[in-house]
Amino acid sequence: MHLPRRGVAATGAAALTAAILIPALGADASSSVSVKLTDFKVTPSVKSVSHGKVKFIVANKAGMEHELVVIKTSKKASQLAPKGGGKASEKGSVGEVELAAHKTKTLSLNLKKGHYALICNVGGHYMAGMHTDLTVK
Ligand SMILES: [Cu+2]
Repeated sequence: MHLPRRGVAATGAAALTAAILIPALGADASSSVSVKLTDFKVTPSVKSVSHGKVKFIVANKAGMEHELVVIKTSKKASQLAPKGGGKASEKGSVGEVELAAHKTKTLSLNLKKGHYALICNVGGHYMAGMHTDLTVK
């Protein structure tokens, strides 16, 4: 873009203001998702969330250790393990949190738009059903 010479100072000031305002707007757009971990399910409070800063409030309601792994993947959450069992692939993981029995923790992530899988990959738990899908839009 070619700017007229006398407009440069004003444009510079406007650009500076925009640079300060944009991160502030991004911070305002944060959202939170409550996730309940039980034997053997992962249950988020919503099925989709806006992109940007997302705070997961993860509550382990069970009497054993569970975890939450957030994975960005085009695959369905139910299709991350090889046929015949074993643990799920955590390829694309963007964050995780481990919780002892009856603990609640938060996990803050900056998420891009796309499809995500929320799983617990403690031995055997994924295969038992601890996985669900989340859309970030
Ligand atoms: Cu688990």
